[in-house]
Amino acid sequence: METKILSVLEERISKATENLIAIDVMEAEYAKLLAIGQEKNADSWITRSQNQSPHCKFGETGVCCKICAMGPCRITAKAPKGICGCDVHGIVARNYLRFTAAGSATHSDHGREICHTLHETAEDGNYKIKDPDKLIRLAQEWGIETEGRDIYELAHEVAFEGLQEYGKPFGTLRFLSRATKERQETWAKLGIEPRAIDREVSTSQHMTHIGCSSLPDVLIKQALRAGLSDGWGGSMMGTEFSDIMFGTPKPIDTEANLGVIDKEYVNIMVHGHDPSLSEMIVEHANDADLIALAKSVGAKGVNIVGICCTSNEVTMRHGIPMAGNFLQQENAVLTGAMEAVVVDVQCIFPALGPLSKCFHTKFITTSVVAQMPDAEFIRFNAQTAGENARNILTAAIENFKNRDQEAVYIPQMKAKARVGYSCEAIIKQLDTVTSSYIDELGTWKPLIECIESGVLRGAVAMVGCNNPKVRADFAHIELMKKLLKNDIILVLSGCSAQSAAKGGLMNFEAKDIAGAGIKRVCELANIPPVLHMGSCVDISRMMILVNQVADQWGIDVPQLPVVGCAPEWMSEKAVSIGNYVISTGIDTFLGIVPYVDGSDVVKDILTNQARDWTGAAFTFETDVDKLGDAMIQRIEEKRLALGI
Ligand code: BF8
Repeated sequence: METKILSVLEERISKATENLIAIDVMEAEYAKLLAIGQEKNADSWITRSQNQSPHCKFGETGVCCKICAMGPCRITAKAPKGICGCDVHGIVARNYLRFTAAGSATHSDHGREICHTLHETAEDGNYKIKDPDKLIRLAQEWGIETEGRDIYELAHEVAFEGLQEYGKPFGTLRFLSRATKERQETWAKLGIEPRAIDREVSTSQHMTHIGCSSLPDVLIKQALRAGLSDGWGGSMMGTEFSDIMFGTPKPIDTEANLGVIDKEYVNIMVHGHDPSLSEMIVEHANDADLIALAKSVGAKGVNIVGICCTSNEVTMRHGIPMAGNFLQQENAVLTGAMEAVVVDVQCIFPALGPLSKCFHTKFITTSVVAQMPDAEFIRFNAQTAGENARNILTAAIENFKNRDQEAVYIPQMKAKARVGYSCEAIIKQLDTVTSSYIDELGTWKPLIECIESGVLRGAVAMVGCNNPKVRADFAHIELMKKLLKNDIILVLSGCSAQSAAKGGLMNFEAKDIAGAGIKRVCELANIPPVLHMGSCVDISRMMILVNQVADQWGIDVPQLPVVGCAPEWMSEKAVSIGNYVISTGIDTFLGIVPYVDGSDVVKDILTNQARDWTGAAFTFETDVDKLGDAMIQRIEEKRLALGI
């Protein structure tokens, strides 16, 4: 019986890998891995999630207040106010602002680390400048003298000025000038132009302290401002400076899903967000002495694979294969073929340490920001980066001999993907179609023409996580297929991008499931129908893209037939992103409702009133099909309003 099930499964998998990989095929494989884990008494997110259900209704609706020690206060019909007298709308809004501020701080602190790494670059150092042209352009944009300067001296000055953006006492963020004139005026009129990045996080904490703000509209406006300080501040610097140091991504082929783990090789999984560590691991993975060491322990070599946004960073620049996204992190260890899990910051399950102990896997943490149980801590820093990376690689390679080869199970599923679509790469690719190259940075004219003519009905920026509340990857992949059929092109980042890659949607051949318009564009421009724009901090690339398109079209962002979507989001960072995306004038559709259900006032501000403020608002819809319909309808409404 079991043999029959296995052979049916194998047949389905081999068919699936020829083209798109269906979710139920992936799930069948994950179930096998879970069974392996259970034999070893390993914990899993599935059982932990079941143990946590049903969730606390007070927390889920945002009506529990813990910001002072008089409580916790929980709002009910019997107790409509907290002890301080704050009503439910103030409590829900304060919680929402704190959630946003935490997300903004997290992205921006990542950006700050990247600024410090840029400040460490040196001709003979661990980190070098790989895109000097981008550095010079950015320096000129910031009014920094570039003529006759040593490139590293220039990098250090730009990094210093970038760090100033975190705490400068006066003025607003430099990158705001990249937005359309109308956007800048909207932000100024609303009073939400972000000042220094840290100040917006700090002000958010201050405003939500006991005895400060309890007016929901005031609190939500600060949430928009804190979000903007992330998207147009910390995240944007994270992206720009990473490109300067590690190279601006360009199209490159890779593969995605657990099948990228190779039984014959030493497998090392890089996981987290900050590319400073993973770049070094990738750079040294092929050092001759380390390859010799790998061979001496019986492996063919070293295979680096990625999870989450660290994966997005190294796949965009080097084509490093993606083992998976957020809810795949445990599965990669369950294969029994992972010599080391090397993590930096964010979205790392603390469960990975205990899970690794069920196998031979080494769980290595590297940042003081993200320290966890059952881990080996190898502190990583810019000055000793090369040495740190080589030590980690050596430890992983030496661990190969401890692997139980008999117990290894690697699902043989992987899909081809073409990734690496930075704004610069997309423009260049479009230019091959029309040769209407107008200046050094190119033009979005071909894209605008495709949208105006209706060949493309519009675009969706799909981003965000997986969430155990919904079937992993299902909403991402189903929505993508639906939008493609309707000639709506997709730009992706974060775990959404990895869903697409795993499902085969980043393969050029996926154009065949799209409408005739997209198919034609893909064939002419030689692009897949969904474009990987990078990690979650790289949503800043999408902000630049839409603002440049709007600018060249001669309209403002809210008029564009473009929407954002995070169908399976779960993190504070995702809410910060949502806030800057709607502030930038892009309607945003969420498949998971934030913790605001307890206040009709806060919900109305986010889903309605925000549109009067910024030209865009949220839509919350948990039904995947309805979510897709709502996006298509909004795009068509915008086309109608434009008269196209
Ligand atoms: O920053 S999409 S699960 S990995 S939070 Fe995390 Fe969500 Fe993935 Fe990247 Ni973004």
